[in-house]
Amino acid sequence: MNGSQKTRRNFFADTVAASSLLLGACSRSARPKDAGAEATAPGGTADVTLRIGPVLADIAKDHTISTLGYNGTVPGPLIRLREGVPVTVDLFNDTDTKEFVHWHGQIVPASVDGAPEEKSLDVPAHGHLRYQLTPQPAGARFVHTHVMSMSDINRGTYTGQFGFVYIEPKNNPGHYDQEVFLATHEFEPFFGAEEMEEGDEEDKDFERKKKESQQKQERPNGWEIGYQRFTINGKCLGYGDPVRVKEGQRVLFHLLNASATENIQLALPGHQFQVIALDGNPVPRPQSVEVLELGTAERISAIVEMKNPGVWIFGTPMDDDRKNGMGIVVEYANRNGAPRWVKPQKKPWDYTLFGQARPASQPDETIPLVFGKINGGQGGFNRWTINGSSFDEKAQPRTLQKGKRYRLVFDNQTDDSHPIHLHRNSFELTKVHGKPTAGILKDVVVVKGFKQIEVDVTPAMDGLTLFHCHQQLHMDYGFKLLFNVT
Ligand SMILES: [Cu+2]
Repeated sequence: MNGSQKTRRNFFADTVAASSLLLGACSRSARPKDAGAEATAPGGTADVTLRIGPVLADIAKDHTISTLGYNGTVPGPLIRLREGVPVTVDLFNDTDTKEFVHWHGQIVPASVDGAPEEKSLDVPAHGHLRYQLTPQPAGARFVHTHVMSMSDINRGTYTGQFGFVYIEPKNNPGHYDQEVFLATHEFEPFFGAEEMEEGDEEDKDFERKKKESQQKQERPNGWEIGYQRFTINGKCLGYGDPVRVKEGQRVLFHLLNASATENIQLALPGHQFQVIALDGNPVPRPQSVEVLELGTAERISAIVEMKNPGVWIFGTPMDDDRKNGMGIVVEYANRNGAPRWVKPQKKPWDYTLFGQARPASQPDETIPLVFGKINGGQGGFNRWTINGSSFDEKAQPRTLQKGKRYRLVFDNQTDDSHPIHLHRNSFELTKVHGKPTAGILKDVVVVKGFKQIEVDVTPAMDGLTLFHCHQQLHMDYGFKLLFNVT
């Protein structure tokens, strides 16, 4: 399928084609329903319909999981929209609790953004919600639930309630032969005591700071989350259909980390990723890398030139996670045999590779945001703080002025990585680990343990705007802040 042809085709035909493209590589038993095909509400057919409900998903051979999802599939159908072209959205909720459907990475009014803290409209239990939204900006976005899970790890982003949203730009140069959407997600979560490896073990500075911070704590670290099954597009490695490619093709991969709690690395042995967009926004300097890294909710769009014929595993370099499913087979035409995996070289992910090496414009105001952790102790939950306080829904939101340039200085004084997300805006990375950069627009940025990152934001739309860590357990236990843009 050629990208430039795609933009000339009919919009709804495109949605159907794209849904099967997304799920074609991952769905055998559960055929996707077209996101636009199922409007039963009075007042005509909606452009986008999502029905929230129980899903039985076959994620591996003889292994079916029970979760919640959109339109009976995991992931939900790919939703293709056009930048600036308003759509009617129908949301149905077949569950017993109210839900929030969040349009991640879009600049939309708080009422339809789908976050309870922003007083967005909810989808009532066994109820229906209809509204209009104008998709923007162009690029790879996604949709997911925004409810709190707290200690119930069968709710929120632990479930299958996620799906790609692709907003077609007004002009799509389309320099690619095939477009493939891949979303990673872990299933069967459990509570454990083990901390995920967040820092670089060879980083002496990290180890020293970690020891110092632990000594200041009254209690040991609280619950962490582990998973039994790892999937790409809802299938464990080797179970779903492979991504089928031909030698000489340029394949545009849109990757989404739809995990509740995990950051991930991905590699395709024998191939390079030319990163062209981060969180859906074109980067100033596209560069080729061997390994991609995505924090929870981050997206990467990258072109891969298919010039190494064979059958390969596109997966995580973490051996245990890959054996438990985190990968998908990439198969060249007329090639067969067992898929090959080759361990990639270790090289730290560096956002600034894709930015301009110059200081960004000066901000009008600087807001320091210090991230802290209060250990929960054995069998308890850690509490998270921003500038010393956990989220308090009764507190007055902090006011920001529309059109003013704010510099947010993230200072992570914990040993954990935090995928930091600001709703209803894109921000520009301006400093990463002390290094100035400019031109990279994102809506999530991973601040690693004991590191500092600075971003600039010029609030685009008025109303309540949520700022939080996208790691569900961190968000649930205090890592949130509410802004009010006036
Ligand atoms: Cu966090």
